[in-house]
Amino acid sequence: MAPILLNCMGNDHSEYIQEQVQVKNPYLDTMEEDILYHFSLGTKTHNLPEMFGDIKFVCVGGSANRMKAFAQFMHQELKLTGNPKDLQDICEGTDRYCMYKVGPVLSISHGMGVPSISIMLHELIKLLHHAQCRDVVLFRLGTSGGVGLAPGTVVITDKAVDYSFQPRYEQVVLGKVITRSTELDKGVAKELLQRSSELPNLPTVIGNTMCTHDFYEGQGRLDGALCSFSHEEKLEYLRKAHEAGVRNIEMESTVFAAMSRVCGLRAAVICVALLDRFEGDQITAPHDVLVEYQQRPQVLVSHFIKKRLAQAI
Ligand code: R2B
Ligand code: URA
Repeated sequence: MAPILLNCMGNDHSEYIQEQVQVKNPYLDTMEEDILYHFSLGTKTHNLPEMFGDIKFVCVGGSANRMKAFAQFMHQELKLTGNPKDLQDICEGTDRYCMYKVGPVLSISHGMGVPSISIMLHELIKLLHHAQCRDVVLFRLGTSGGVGLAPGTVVITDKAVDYSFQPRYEQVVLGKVITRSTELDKGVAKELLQRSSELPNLPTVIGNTMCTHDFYEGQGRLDGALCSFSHEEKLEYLRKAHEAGVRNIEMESTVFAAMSRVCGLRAAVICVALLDRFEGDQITAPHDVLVEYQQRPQVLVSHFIKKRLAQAI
């Protein structure tokens, strides 16, 4: 397949989306061994092509328990042999992240916030590269605060935007700021929206997702240990966000989008809104309701994967 040329903002110039996952580091080729420290895996200690070479879908999410439950759910949905309860954590040598492989699907936890997901993504992208994986689609499945949406609505991210609603991720490198584009794969987003319409009880929209570096003041909450603004100022900020197309707020999407794009990975962010931030700040829905909300991105992505696999036969 001919590579597709895409424009990329900032310091990374234009990028080719290729079938193979690309690392953008010439030093990697000169290394005799690459230790993926936070996964407790390495190129000398593990046969990465044998372990991971058939991976086509990587699903990441914040919580270790949720990503284990997703792996077990995928196991059932793909009708694989064996007991889903017996799935082994591939990263059991560390408690930083968990990782489960279910046929062509990898399920990994990334913790909360940009620094945590960024470490995981560096090692994941190297892992997929060392394993010679091809045609991989990457999904972040998460939770978020809705902006003018009913709780339980699933948001497929169009653009991941920063605190000033710009589609960019700023990374400090050697004391200088590098700006990377955070546009996600429009084709995958559109296909996800189509798949959502085939499922019952899955209200879904496409919109921009604001990524912040804090859950409380950073997201304009009035209920943190610190609050340096008024209720009216909070509502004004949320109104501006809504006008800029923001439909939800979470804490990882910009770096997720930026790193995927630079490395030629098709990627999508699918987060359920746990509350409407115009209505409040505290997450007050009962536990069972929250559990069902958190399953919605999983149900949607599982349906997408099953359709893709059926089309590939
Ligand atoms: C959504 O939920 C977490 C904060 O509660 C954070 O990881 C995110 O992006
Ligand atoms: N996750 C967030 O980052 N914000 C919310 O409001 C809810 C979940």
